[in-house]
Amino acid sequence: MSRLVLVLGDQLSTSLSSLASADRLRDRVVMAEVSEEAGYVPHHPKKIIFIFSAMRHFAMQLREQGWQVDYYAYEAGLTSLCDALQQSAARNPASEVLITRSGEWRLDQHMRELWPATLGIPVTLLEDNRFLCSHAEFRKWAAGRKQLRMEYFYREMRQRSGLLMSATGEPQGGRWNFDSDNRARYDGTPACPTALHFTPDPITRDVIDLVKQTFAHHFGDPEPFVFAVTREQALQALQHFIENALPWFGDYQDAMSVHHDHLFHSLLSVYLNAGLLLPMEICQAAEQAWRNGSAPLNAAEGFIRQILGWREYVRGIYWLKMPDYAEENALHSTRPLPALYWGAETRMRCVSEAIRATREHAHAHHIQRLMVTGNLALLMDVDVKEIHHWYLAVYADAYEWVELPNTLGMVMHADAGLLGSKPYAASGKYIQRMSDYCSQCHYNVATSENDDSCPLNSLYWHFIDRHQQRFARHPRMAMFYRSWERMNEDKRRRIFARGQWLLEHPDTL
Ligand code: FAD
Ligand code: DLZ
Repeated sequence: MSRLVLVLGDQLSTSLSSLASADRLRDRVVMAEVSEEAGYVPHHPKKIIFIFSAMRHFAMQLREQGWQVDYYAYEAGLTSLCDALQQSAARNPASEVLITRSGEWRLDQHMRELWPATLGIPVTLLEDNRFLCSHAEFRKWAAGRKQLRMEYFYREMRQRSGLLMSATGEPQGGRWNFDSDNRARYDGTPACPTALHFTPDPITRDVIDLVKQTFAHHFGDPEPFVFAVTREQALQALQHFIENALPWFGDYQDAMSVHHDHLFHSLLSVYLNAGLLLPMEICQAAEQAWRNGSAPLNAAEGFIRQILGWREYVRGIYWLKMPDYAEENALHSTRPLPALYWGAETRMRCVSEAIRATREHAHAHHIQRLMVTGNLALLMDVDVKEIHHWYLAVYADAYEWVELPNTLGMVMHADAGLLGSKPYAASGKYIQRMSDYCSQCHYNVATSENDDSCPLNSLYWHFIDRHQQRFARHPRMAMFYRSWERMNEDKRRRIFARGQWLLEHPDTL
């Protein structure tokens, strides 16, 4: 009897372990657009268009390679991926289901605990071979360590992969990390590259129509839709980044500008996370650019660190700590997510720029996610699950394994410092230093206690004050407490009162 190979919407790689273990003449591939996956959060319309269109193109590619593919389009009305397997098995009896392990805890549990009984055949789960560090390898690295610092994980990954290593086993340039060189503010030169746009073909056009009809109530603009939807196009996007943006990626990694939504970022996460690109080929392309002299070391190292380091590390943390991780809320943050996150008007220029980019592109760059929308959520004491669901919904690259540690750990400090030793809380001064937002903002970034003061300033000091017990003796935060205590008491009272008022009136931001 044949076997069924279920390929998920973020598993669009021909080298996938399930496909490698199957027989294309005998086994059948199953792919399905289903309401459960499209609906567990209100995904941005561009994210759904991208996934459905990339899935349809991938199914076509598999058929061209000789695979038999049972493809269930959204119009077939299926609820779950298990329903799709049942339908396929009813037409062509199967002895087993093969699946490369899902990236997400929720689906992994269903596959293990519910599907074998529902389907009446074994469900075999295979390691996802597209990552550079397996679950077992990460567990081994983490075992017995007091602190799970990304930097040490990254060094091991550099040694293991050989990326940017000398023949004698030293890091190229004599340092592991060139982050201290990567803090420039962007003043308009060099010119930012224009993003590569792909014109929707008839398959994508059909999906755009479907999504506009079915998911019109979701936050985000479905059009213009310019994403790559095939591996071939994604490779073009990679090439475009390496040639036009990588050389300056390092310098302007933390910069923000009203004039440029993407600056020198790669925009590759959406393709990488869906499987159209593989992490090692991206890192090798960046290393090659450094070797042939077209990108400096601080750029190549900074970029490779994000993929070889951060991306693999957050995945490791997710699988090491789930399911309890999703319940953590160390700072007891409980307030509702302000309506501005879903597009309500705000006079904060930094926030309105980040939300506009999110609505238009289903993308915002890292510093916007971390230091603008993330920082505001932290300072506004937003409920961890609410902000987690927002990030999972609004970005085209969002899957829980990568989004949750970034949101819960890095942004909300909800894991009590497992991911980042101190919270990334910042006042408006940080935004002013790294962007041109503040000079074009309604609020005054120089003050903290007046009606027109930058809300981040008053909220920052309120955060410092309300978490005194936890952070006053933290070695990297003690100096902020000293500054707070040195302030005139009357001024402190006024700042705190404004911070409190803002917490209670989020719709006035
Ligand atoms: P670039 O700046 O060009 O970086 C290159 C690549 O490095 C990215 O494509 C990505 O694969 C990887 N990378 C960079 N930073 C991280 C990181 N912190 N964690 C994991 N990978 C990283 N990234 C996602 O892929 N999916 C998410 O759902 C996601 N949610 C996030 C939520 C929050 C609150 C924060 C602070 C960050 C989140 N990130 C997420 C990480 C990062 O912001 C995005 O990977 C990046 O903005 C994607 O744009 P890019 O491809 O242009 O990245
Ligand atoms: C995100 C997503 C969406 C919107 N729709 C589908 C779908 O209809 N079918 C599918 O196989 N996958 C979809 N996905 C991606 C899955 O949610 C993803 O595979 C899991 O969250 C595991 O990472």
